[in-house]
Amino acid sequence: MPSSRTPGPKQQHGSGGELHQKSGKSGENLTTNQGIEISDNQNSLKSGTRGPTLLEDFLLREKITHFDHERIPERIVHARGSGAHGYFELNKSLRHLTKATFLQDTRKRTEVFVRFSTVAGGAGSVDLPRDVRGFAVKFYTDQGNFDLVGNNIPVFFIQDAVKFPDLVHSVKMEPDRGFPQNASAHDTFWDFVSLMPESMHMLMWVMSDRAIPRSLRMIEGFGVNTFRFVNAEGESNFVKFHWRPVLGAASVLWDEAVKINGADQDFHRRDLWKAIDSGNFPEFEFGVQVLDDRAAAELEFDILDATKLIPEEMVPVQIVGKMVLDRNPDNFFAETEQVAFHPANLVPGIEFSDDPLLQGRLFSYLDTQLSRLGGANFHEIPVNRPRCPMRNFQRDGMRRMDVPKGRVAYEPNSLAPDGPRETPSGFVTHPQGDFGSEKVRERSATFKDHYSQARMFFNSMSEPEQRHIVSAFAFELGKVETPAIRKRMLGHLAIIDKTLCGGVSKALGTNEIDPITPALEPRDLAPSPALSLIKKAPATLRGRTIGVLLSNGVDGGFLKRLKKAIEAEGAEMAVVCRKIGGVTLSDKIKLPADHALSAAPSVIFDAVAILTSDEGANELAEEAAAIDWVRDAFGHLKVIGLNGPSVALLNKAGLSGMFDEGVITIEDAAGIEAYIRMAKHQRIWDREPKVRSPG
Ligand code: HDD
Repeated sequence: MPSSRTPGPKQQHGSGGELHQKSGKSGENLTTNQGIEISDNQNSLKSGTRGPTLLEDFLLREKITHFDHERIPERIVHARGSGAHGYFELNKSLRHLTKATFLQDTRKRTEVFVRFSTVAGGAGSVDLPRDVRGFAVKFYTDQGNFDLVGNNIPVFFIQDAVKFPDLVHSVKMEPDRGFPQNASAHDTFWDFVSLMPESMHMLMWVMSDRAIPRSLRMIEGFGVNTFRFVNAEGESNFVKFHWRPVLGAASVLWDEAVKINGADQDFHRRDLWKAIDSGNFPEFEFGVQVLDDRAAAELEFDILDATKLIPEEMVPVQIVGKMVLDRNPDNFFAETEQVAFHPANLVPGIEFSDDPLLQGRLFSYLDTQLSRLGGANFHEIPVNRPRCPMRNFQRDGMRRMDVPKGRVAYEPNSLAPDGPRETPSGFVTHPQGDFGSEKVRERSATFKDHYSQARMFFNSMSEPEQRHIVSAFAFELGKVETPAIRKRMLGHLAIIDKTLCGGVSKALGTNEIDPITPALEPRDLAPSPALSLIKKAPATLRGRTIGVLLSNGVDGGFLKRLKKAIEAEGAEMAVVCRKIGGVTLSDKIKLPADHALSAAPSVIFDAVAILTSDEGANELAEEAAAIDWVRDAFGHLKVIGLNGPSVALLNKAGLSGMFDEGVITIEDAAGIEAYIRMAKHQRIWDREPKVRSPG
């Protein structure tokens, strides 16, 4: 269709009639992949204007062939991810523990690339399913790449890698029907885990708020498996790796997660991108728990068992460094999609333990990249390339980019005296204890306690967190169609904790339990307060967003003061109006909205304020989206600031008589101060039992 618009100075109608720019600002000419300049990118070569397209049109064929091959197999797990570049800085030397130079020299800055991910869903799935989050960090050290391929949960479902394909098949969409995408709430997952008592501890974490984080900037990270540090003297210690978000770890509520997935399925990816883009760089402290062989032998469980954690009250987490994410990827596919992590990418001074889960991982990651990235040369892709020199005699293969010189592709050799050679300071595997001489397919008896730490986790939670775990189990098991699976799971919950089992049974409306006899009776371990997110949540608004629902006729000066107070806390204010065009303030100044009401439900904000004129409040009270906005903010336990006329809107939302300490009048400086003080606590937990019961 010919365009009716007038071409601008640099624009003209192409021969296809479309409005397009003939030359870019750079003055660079468009070419094919062979460098041939293209004169017409709008029309294929045809026999006459209305005739068939010609096979000789190499421009058309090259473009479409490339397009047809623009996707690679997505990761079998962790397919949906968001990446960022950054750096790591050490603030306490670990020279006494490890030869790894990036952990020795506090003046050194090490480049990193991080990829956060969900596990079960496909690459195009939503950001807020109930799921584990991957937390994979590639350190480009001067001794080679070190990949710390962890999760936001410190334990795992299974003890032995041989069960990994079963676990993943059970949680992924059911193979006959192709659903559910991206959800553990279905029969095959609960069937499998209810037959695997070793998964009970991890299930407690996955049913907790940890599995629905507020932001990727607000998750903890864990290496999960036990590794070894080895120092220059060859002395070895066990080590567990930790990441701590400087903004504090925070989660959303389940009802918010469900609604956020509808409102903005890229909620986490957008949040990470925006924060980095605006210079609010996400930061994570790096910590280690170190213990020697004797201390490890004294633990109540086996340090090689990935379903167990070491409470930090028992072995403190020493914070030794910080990671800052300060650059968004230039290209999602080239970097976030093609980055290839591998737990076997280690540097001298960090070694594996014999954890059987880790041992299996050491095979899987390299293997999967071969099919995902199409051959053995994926280390040459820029995001995977070590930043230190890389020289060896490996040659050829699909997609080889480097052009090695010379006739020598073997070692030892005498024909390339300047070629690379072995070095004593290179990677050495240190002897680590005795191995059994028998070949066995057996689980060690020290891996048998499947319930004690699950119970410890539940007992370490605050009341709201316990309620959420009960609700999560009730939701997930409520989706299970086979009653026998539900009964079996309740049997496990009864062993973990009677109140947990009672709460879930009540929420499900059933008394039918299939009793389970544990292989080993659980013990009562001391609670670990560090496991609770709420107990250690910092009172802060840093990195948070406050949504202000605004009508016409509001005092612009007051709005400015509110914005200033919010920004002084390191938070952001977002203005939501009925129309994206915005509102006219009382001084007749027009203020554009950041979001239209229809596109910004209150679930995407951490706290809210409602500022209206009498007329504006009446207008909003007739808008279902505004009523939902207010009702949801209250139901999601948010702190609500409001001016006088806005009370009418809350009343219309059915909230009259329910106002509590989290509903604050903001009409002057004192009101703003009280509001900010309360909003720093993020949620009014005491409100929860009044608005929602588990189940
Ligand atoms: Fe895994 C990807 C973390 C057990 C096999 N895994 C993958 C990623 C993370 C983890 C964060 C995404 C990396 C990225 O962003 O590209 N995996 C873990 C943790 C585990 C774990 C913390 C338990 C301690 N994984 C595990 C086992 C196996 C695998 C036991 C197989 C035996 N994981 C894979 C994989 C993936 C992967 C199939 C898929 C894509 C990839 O590797 O690159 O090889």
